[in-house]
Amino acid sequence: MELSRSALARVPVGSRPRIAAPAPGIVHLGLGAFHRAHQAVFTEDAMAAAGGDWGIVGVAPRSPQVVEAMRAQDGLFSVTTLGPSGSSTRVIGSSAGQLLAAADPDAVVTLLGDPAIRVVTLTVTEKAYRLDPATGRLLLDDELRADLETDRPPRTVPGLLIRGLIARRRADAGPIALVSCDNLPANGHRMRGLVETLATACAVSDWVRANVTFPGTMVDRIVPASTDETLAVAAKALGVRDAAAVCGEPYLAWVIEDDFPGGRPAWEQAGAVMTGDPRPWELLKVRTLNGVHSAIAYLGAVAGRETIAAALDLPGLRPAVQRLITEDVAPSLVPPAGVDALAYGDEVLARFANPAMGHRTVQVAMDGTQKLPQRILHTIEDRRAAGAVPRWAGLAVAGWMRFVQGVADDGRPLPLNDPLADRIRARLAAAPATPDGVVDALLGLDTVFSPALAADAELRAVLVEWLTAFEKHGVAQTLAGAA
Ligand code: CS2
Repeated sequence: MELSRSALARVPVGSRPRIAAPAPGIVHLGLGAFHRAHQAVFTEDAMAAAGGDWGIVGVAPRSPQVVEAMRAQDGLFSVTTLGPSGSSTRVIGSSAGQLLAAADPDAVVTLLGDPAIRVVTLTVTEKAYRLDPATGRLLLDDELRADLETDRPPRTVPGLLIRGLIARRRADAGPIALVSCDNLPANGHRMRGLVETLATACAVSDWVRANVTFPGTMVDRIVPASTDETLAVAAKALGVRDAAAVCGEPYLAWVIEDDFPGGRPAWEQAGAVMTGDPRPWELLKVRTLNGVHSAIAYLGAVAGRETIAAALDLPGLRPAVQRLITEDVAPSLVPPAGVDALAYGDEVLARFANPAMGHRTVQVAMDGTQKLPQRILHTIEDRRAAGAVPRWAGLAVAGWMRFVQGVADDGRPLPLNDPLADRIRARLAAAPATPDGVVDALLGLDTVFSPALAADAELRAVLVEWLTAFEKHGVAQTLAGAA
């Protein structure tokens, strides 16, 4: 039997939803595993603690599978928390509908214009914002231009948002908060910049300025892509099958800038931190957790390790990323009051070592051109401005440069899932196949590396040195002798 409201009687009492079907109050764009294991859980707990009509209408931009699976289950799905020893599974009841934007964009636009909706959250991945990763400027391509300049149904996330805001203005539906929950640098600022640019193009900037806020957030939970194993563990725990099951680590954090003109769930009662300034949290998290995650993913994948936990076991990798945290990341930022960046770094490494996660290195490795700037390159820029040569952050970039060449040290192919994959391949093909050639070819990606970084001879020398070592000894052996 499949999970559904009527099947809940078969589910163990402790695993049932904590609330009954809520009325909609939030639209969430991006129905991936991360949303289901994070905002959906916080929002259910907030409603269970303090009530409110904050049901989430989940919008999948393109993928019909999750929409179909959730619809067939009355919007229910489960989250399994995977501790190093033992797991627990609960069904989440915060959904209030599902839409597939690709099939029904107008329904999404209409919904955004509904006065019941007062918050929009997004987990659409970095690339969907269509911002230049290096500068944050809007990349106005033909798709987005058509969303802005014609009245065809919108096909891009920014297009959906601006059309939705225009519908909201027309309906006089009241103020709304747009909340990016993606690991973008200063995600609230980037979101505001994006929407204000679009609003200017569509002549609605006065209304947007008066009615729309852009709270910044720090979101954190490690949520690997679901596998057959995830579904099997959920079915065993629940006694019914759940085609939309997800799993995540025990750690869960959400820091949110408290700027919600139309109200919000009592997320603080679910453990979220409401703050006036999320920036220190976000910097610490993206540079430490995500930066180190990417470093481990690239180096580990090239060295033939399947998972993050297995990669962290490579001789020399842990000390290398410890030095990345201590010598490069920590001096580049001011952590939130009362938080010690080095202790945070140790906690992050302990989380990565959780063997139950099975988080694949190639999953974390994807979309590197969209992730590197905020995860690693901003650290490098800050350290260079302070006169330091960040050798360990350079190791992470070199790991990416080695990874995007597409072949692991044992000769197996590595997938290049990246919106700039064609440009990367073309640049590499046109360059000499030497460490210098590869470094110059990739530093020339101007939406990734700022002009200052691309022209930085000392950084270039560090990258060439690491790539030369990788070529001579392989990644595993280079790491073994490095730190
Ligand atoms: C990861 C993140 O896939 C990735 O790039 O670094 O999804 C990471 O697991 C989360 O940000 C943890 O909060």
